[in-house]
This record gives sequence, structure tokens and C-alpha cells, in this order.
Amino acid sequence: MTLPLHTLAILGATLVASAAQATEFRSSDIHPDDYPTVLAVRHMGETLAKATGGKHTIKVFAKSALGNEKDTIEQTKLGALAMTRVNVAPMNNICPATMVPTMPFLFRSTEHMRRVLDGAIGDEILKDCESQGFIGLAFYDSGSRSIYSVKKPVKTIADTKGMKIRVQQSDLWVALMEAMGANATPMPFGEVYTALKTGLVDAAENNYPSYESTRHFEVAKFYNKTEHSMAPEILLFSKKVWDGLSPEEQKQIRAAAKESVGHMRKLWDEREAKSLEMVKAGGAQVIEVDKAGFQAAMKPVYDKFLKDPKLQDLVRRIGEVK
Ligand code: BDP
Repeated sequence: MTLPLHTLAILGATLVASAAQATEFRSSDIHPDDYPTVLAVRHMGETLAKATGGKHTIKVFAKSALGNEKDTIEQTKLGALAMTRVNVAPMNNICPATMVPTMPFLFRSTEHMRRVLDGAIGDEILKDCESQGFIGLAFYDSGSRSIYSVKKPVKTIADTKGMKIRVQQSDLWVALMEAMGANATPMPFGEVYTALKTGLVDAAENNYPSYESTRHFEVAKFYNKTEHSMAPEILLFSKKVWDGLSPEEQKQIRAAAKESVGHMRKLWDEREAKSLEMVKAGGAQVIEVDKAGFQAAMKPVYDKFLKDPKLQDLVRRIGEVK
């Protein structure tokens, strides 16, 4: 059958109209293309595309292409960017509940952390960012963070005394390092390699995948297993952009984000193991630490940052999660 020309023209116009409503949401990440957080958001994009018949997709800008985490958080708030994947640390000063999963030695294990963040407590924390202009979609794993140092290993809390340690840009993180007797130097992630290399700082702290992907292990050879925080990653959507979407679209986005969590964890577990092998092969030494000594020094951090009974209650409930 051949369609008359004017019918074809109408069909063509309809296609253009629906294509015009289709959205490619832009999302940012500071990590490289093969990092689990980046791959997980790409996976979320595929899920969303399937759920919406190809209407909505996500384009992930990796490697800090859109700026460091503080910048992309700002752009997301303004609606210039639809999504950003950041650590909870740069959100600590913006939405206080994100301080809770950052707290030192809070989670007993990876399983405990996952159960808490998957449940009602995780959702409450995500929800807390809404009044600040962010829809918290999901948490991603970030393993546990340990101190890595250039000149000497850290075995007990006496060893961190006076050490200059890079931290993320958060007051809580500064206090956490001060409680170890260290001097905290907040700076963006992208500046850490040079800071370690030039002696601006003596140490930094992170999980194995970040220690490896940034090649910090080439400069700071001692990976001291303080495992002081399991501060997770958070996936944020701009409330400004969100409010322009239909309830159905919002549901599809939430579902795609939640679905990506399991995928991310699989990638994460594999990457952690691979990164550990790589840093060891690259000459890093993994040092066992007297963790109890560090843990005992953390009370001032809890006292200072968890004054709000609501936050104290979250910590108490987290302790009760089996
Ligand atoms: C990594 C997080 C990333 C942070 C970085 C940091 O994935 O979001 O920016 O640590 O320490 O583990 O700044």
C-alpha cells in the first residue's frame, strides 16, 4: 500500500513531536569510564530506556568532565544537570542525615551496611535531601575507607598524630581526622595525586578501587587498614527537573535507579578484589591496624555532629538492624 503524501507528512510530524519530548538526562561522575559507579548509572539508563520505550535515556559524563563533586551538586540543584553521582561526604553540610552513614565505625559489615541502606532507614536519609533541592534515588557501595600514607605506615592511633591527611570537603570529615590527632586538609579528589606527590599532604584515605584507579598507590605505598568509614555513594536527581516530570516518569526513574543497585554491587565486589591485586602488584603494602584504638577515639565526632535527636535515633536504629 502506498500512503498519500499528506498522510506521510502527518506521520512524520507526529514522530518529530514525540521525539521532541524524549529526554536524554545528563548525569555526572568524577570517576573513569570503567568505574562501577559510572557503569551502574549507564546500566540504569538502559533500564530506563527499556521501561519508556526508548523515550528517556541517560548520558553519563565521567572523569569530572562536568566538574568536581561540589560543582556538579550545585548544577544539579539549579537544574542545569539532571543527575549526579557523588559520595555522601560533600552532601554532609547540605543535608544533615547524610552524616549518619558517614559516621566512623558505624556499620558492622558490608552486609549490615547494605541491609540498612536498602531498608526504611536508607529511604529516610535519601528523603532528607529533598528540601534542599535533591531527589535521593539510591545509595551505591563504596566499600570501606582506609588511610594510605607516603612515608610511614600507620599501625596505631599514635601514628596519625600530626599527620597531614587529605579529606573530602565536609566539616564532619575534618573532625574525624582531628579525632585521630591528624591535621585534615579538605580538597577535591582530582587534586590529591599532586598533593601526595609534592608533600602538601602526608596521606589520604579511600577504598581500594579509588586508591587504584587514581594511581595514588604509586605515591602512597602504605595502605593502612583503618577501615574508619563506609560512607556510601549517593545518586541524586535534580528536584527542579523532577518536578517537571509526570508521576509515571518519576516512578520509572526511581525503579531504574533501585534496580541498578544490585548490578553495581556485583561490579563493586569484583572491582574491589581486582584493585587489591593491582595495588599489591604495584608495590603497595597492606598494613594491619589496631582498629580498636581508632574506634575508641571517635566519641567527640558523634557528640559534635549528632546533636539532633532525629539523627541520634537513626544511629540507634541502625545499631538494631541485624
Ligand atoms: C571516592 C568516591 C568519590 C569521592 C572520592 C573522594 O567514590 O565520590 O569524590 O572518594 O575521596 O571513593 O573525594
